[in-house]
Amino acid sequence: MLRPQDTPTRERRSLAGLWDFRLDAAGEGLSSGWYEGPLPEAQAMPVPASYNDVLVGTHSRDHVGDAWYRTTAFVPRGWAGQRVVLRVDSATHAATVWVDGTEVMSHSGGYTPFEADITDLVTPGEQIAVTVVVNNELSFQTIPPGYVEDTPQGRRQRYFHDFYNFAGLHRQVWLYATPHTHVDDITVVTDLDGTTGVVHYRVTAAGDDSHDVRVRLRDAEGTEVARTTGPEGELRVVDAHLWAPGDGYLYDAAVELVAPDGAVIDVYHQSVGIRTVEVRGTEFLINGSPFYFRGFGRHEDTPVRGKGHDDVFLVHDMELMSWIGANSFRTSHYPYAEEVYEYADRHGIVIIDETPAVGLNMGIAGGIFGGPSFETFSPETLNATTREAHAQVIRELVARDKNHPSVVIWSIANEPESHTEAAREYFEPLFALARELDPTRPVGFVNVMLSPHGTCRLSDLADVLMLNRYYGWYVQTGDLANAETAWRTELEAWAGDGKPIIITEYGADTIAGLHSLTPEPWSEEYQVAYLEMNHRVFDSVDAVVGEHVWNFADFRTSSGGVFRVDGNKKGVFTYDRRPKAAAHALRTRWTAERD
Ligand code: BDP
Repeated sequence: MLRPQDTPTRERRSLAGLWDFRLDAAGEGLSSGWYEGPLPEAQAMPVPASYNDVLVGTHSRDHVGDAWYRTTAFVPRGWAGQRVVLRVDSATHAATVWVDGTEVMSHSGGYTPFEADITDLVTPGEQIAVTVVVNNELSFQTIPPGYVEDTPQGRRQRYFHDFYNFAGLHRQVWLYATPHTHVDDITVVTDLDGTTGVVHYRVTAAGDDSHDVRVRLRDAEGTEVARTTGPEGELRVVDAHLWAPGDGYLYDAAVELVAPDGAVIDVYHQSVGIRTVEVRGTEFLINGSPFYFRGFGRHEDTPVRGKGHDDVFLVHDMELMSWIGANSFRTSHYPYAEEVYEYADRHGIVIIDETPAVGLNMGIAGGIFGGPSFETFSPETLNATTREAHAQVIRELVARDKNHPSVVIWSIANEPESHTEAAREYFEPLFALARELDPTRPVGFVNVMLSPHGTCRLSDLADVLMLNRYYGWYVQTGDLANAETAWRTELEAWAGDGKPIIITEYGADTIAGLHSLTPEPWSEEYQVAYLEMNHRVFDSVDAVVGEHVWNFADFRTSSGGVFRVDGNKKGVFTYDRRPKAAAHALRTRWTAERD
């Protein structure tokens, strides 16, 4: 799905700002027809933002169920004769949308965009009302999974992942216009032939088909370097300037639909980073050169906004990543806002792109979060319906992010149960699906400590081994000497599998400002010593091609359970982005290694 943009034939209008808002704990909005007119007793709510921490009180923080949003907007007069589309960049976790009381779309899955053609419902120059009901409930059939418990004091949302269930309209909402005959989708795959960059493309158009497709490729200075025609083909760029880590060089492909008389019907600009990605033996190659991932698992989570996208934090976080010497991150544990990938494309930052499939592991759920224990895969818990929802989030992720040069690996799940036959049956078709959708990028999943080497039934399906390990934190707590021995033993066993290994999580909870002479867990000194121990282990195993510390910054978690104090404190930066001692230590390691 193409991201809306302004071009000579297209125009977009952001609906960001203050919307009317009302929580609907009783679930009365639908039957009372709240989509028909102004929301009764509405209060103001910024979009984009999670609503949870914007309002004050447990009614909003721990709300379970529907939340209603409404705004009005003028459809620009100049859009007469155009196709008008309403696009929601994300609604967490499910939503239904009305325009002037007419239902136009519904969507499940909290981290990918959805849109509807509303041309027939609008009159350019006139105002429309947009109403969105967002539901935050998770069940065993959603991705991520969870369940709602009826308690004597009301409904409670339970879930099996370690971050707060923020909800709302987390990203932009757009009204946009295109010609009726328009570019519908573009797929770009790049390759290298010596020093010549090869850009394979495929364009699908919608509407009238009496047109030709013309593609013009320009370099970053705006000079045309190649052009061709036809809905499918290739462009060749002699002595191409490659997209590479640290060098986010982008070409611009102007994709035009051209009428028989030569008039340009529609134009869409697709950024193109020419690069290759390949796994060879235990190496991860970008443009044929071994790449070592340095960076973090992260969260979209900032004070008050929750998961609401914010350009201030986008740029600040990326500046901190650059300061510390990071070259990559994983979108743990869901697809991030599209602005994040565009920034990464432009700045040569490498991304492991993850689906929202987190918490598919009742072994951890019982152990860490407390509560009743479930069987992970069963007709009553994660079943065929869940797998279809999982397939859908993979489809939507690849459809949205396939053209980003920054994305080099698809991670189809974080820490699922992976040591059982049921896990294999569940996952085998999902690996196949991801490969079918995109045969050009390595596919993997993130292995949990409960499935150590020799027990995992999924790792042979993955192109890259991604391991989350907490030696010295959840096991051998406080005993870094024994942690080091145990960790090295396990890692050497994985290295024997002959695939590249990325350590996608290692970390220690740390209270900023807590100090100890000998490294005690929770102190800043312990976090530094813990990271140093891990680095000694990584540096001794050649198959390790990356280290992503858990986590970039402290983040919010559910308040159920005694494992977390004021959220998860494994951040190298605090929630408000101040450095802990570990930030300086990592900077020393990561900037010294910079070529
Ligand atoms: C891993 C999860 C991550 C958690 C982390 C932790 O992948 O989401 O936040 O551990 O415990 O199990 O800090």
